[in-house]
Amino acid sequence: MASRLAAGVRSSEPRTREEAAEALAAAATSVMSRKPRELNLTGDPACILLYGVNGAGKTTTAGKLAHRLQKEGHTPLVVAADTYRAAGIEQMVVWAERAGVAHFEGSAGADPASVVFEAVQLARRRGQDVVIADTAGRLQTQRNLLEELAKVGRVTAKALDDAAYESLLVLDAVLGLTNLVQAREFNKAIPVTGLVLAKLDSSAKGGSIVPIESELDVPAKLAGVGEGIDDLAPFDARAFVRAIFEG
Ligand SMILES: Nc1nc2c(ncn2[C@@H]2O[C@H](COP(=O)(O)OP(=O)(O)O)[C@@H](O)[C@H]2O)c(=O)[nH]1
Ligand SMILES: [Mg+2]
Repeated sequence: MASRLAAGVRSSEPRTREEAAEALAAAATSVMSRKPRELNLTGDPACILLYGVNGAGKTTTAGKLAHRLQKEGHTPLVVAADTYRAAGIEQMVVWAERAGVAHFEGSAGADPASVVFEAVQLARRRGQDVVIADTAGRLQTQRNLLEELAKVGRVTAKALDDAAYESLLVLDAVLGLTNLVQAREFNKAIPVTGLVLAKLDSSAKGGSIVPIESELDVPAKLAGVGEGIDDLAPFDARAFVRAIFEG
């Protein structure tokens, strides 16, 4: 990929630093995914699964996203499927209440796949149009936990009668290239339909998104830009690559 970027920059013959930055941004953009960056909210209900390593920003993203979708007129049901820890469930409930949206939680130790399955049924009965499921943190090296995530995906598909759902890998912008390793392994367990880049407000620029998009053809769809409830933005690829190469 680096050689493709370099070739792209050379062929544009930049004369100044600004032109070089501009050419690099254009070259990076050209290798990024061309798939839509909007969330796919079809499905009855629509369903959004959030997963990733511990501390990436899953629960925070679920809360912010529920808040935003509710403001846009949706009726979200937030699901606490991080059933390993009572605290994991509690954190999701706190965020759902902050967002002012309905929530459903599995009991501690419950099978996360069945919690999501039940939540989809519940949303359908109540006429809620989008289910947002927060899952337990897991490492890309924990085979059993990846298998569990794969099952959550299969059961979600079944609950939705095979309608498409959003399967979002939440990445911490601060982590750099380890994100590429994570993305590869998670994508083997569950097909990733989008990336969330959390903590883009930090000093990190999240450049690892470029090779991930290039290799997996998965678009970043959302960016976390702070710890507050409104700090979630649609991922702006153009602004993002410019920020990587400026200064
Ligand atoms: N600055 C900043 N902090 C964030 C962002 N998203 C999450 N965090 C913080 O990262 C930490 C872990 O977030 P959490 O959602 O609990 O991660 P989880 O383990 O993946 O559920 C918390 O302290 C959050 O406030 C973000 O976009 N910007
Ligand atoms: Mg969490």
